[in-house]
Amino acid sequence: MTRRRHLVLLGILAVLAGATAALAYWTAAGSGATAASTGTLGAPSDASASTTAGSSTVQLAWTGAALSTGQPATGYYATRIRNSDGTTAAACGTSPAAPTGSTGCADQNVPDGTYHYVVTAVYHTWTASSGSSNDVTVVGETTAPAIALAFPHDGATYDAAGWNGGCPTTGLCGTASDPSGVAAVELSVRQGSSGLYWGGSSFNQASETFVPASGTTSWALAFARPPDGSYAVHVRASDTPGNITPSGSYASATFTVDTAPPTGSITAPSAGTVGGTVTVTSDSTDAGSGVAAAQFQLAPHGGAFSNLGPADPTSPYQASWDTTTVANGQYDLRVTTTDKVGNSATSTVVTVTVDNSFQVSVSGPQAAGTAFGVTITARAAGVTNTAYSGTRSLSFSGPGTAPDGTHTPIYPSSATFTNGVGTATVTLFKAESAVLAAASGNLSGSTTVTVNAGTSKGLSFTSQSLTGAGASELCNAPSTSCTITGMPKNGGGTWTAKVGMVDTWGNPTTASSAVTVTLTRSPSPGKGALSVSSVTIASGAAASSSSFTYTSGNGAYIEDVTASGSGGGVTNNAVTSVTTV
Ligand SMILES: [Ca+2]
Ligand SMILES: [Ca+2]
Repeated sequence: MTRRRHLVLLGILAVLAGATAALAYWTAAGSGATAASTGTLGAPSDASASTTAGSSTVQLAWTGAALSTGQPATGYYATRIRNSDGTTAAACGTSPAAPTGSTGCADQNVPDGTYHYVVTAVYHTWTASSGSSNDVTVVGETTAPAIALAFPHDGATYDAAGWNGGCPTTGLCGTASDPSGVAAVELSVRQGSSGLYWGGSSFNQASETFVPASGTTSWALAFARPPDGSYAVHVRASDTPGNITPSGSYASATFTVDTAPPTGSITAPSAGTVGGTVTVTSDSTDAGSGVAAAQFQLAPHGGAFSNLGPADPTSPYQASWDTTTVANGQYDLRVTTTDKVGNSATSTVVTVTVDNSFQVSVSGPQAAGTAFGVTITARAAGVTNTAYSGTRSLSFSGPGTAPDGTHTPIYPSSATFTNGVGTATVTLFKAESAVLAAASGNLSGSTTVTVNAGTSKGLSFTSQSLTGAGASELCNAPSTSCTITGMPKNGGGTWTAKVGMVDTWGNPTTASSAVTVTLTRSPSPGKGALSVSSVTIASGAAASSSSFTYTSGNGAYIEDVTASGSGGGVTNNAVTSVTTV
């Protein structure tokens, strides 16, 4: 019987250090005879791996292997080893059971990370592995982290309190996020005044320098409030695969630190006399955050200040002050300037003297009972206040009531002013030289006006005197009508007077020609006694050259004494009623 036996002897694995590993493969066959052949499987070499940013495929290539006898390897499989933890994975879909006949392959869908590869040649059950390929880093995700800067705010200005309240720990802070995980956050801070960058302890870096923040998805940089001035912050972050925010895409903010108060003083008016409408100005300025507003204030000299109009937020800083709204006198002006973070400063005081008045004028002497114009000019610190215009209420004073006791001055209650000048029409009735005063609000002024008597109209009693205890005269001489009471009877009282000329309102005049005045008593026959029955007023005279005397009669009675005449302008009689007791 014929038997065939095959003996397969597995060879001894020679473990070699380094890049080469080989297995010996023996075959023995025969029956009654033996034959044997031996060989060595070489290892693949020159394993190299490469990829491109944004790709998750690694291209792998190697130099093929063969048996020492010249037979090629039957195939290869590749293994991917992650550097960080040594984890292995089949690469390119190859395995000992599914080798590839090529000397290269594409390893697809590789997770982000850094790897090296090993290629193993296969010949039946023999295997021989290459050395490690070069390291290759796969970054399939190429987007740098998203960054948010929580503090400082872009364009913001901070004082000490505002800076200290910005982050949980004084400084700069914010957040970042990335699907691959945020690895690190860095910041640069540039000082505007010096142009230098923060180096970690001072502004000492000429070129942009990033310093590390603590934290990642929530990050912060401890950073004490820097000196007053402007600054620019850049923030960049990197993710786990190594993507980092490129220049031009930094999160950024510019901010200003301002702890210094502004300055500002009153530039107009200067100390001195002012009037009318005054423009109050200041030179308010702030080198830090800028001026938010200038508030002008006014006070009676040494008194409490109150705002002069609203605060002015724009340059030139000014307020309009109509000084006619205050009484003449001394006033204090000042300005409070506030910067855009709330620092403020109040100027020194400028003291001015307000001088507003009316200049009142009339054109020469006026006639009693005849209307005339009064020119009223508003004056401000000695010049016409052309801003004073419109209808203004007026009050007048000075001239008296006519001698007749009934005609009082006629004044308007208002006048319309144009460019500071107004006209009032006035009628006066008392012949006199009087001070005519006009006032409106805080403005007043006066002039002396001479009023002459009007045309002669009648007779009056003048130069009067009374005797007799208890007698009194209830009128003012000269008068066309008078009453004497309480005259003692039976010759106990006398009334002595002259007869004069008066105008319509009782002002003394002169006779245009000689007038003979007849004196009579009524009712007839009368009680008292007149010393004469007539007197004469010479042409051009104001009164009769001689007096007459009335002497009381018997009993208690009432009696009128009448002076009558004609010519010389006389149209009225003069009557005095005498009552005895
Ligand atoms: Ca990313
Ligand atoms: Ca300031």
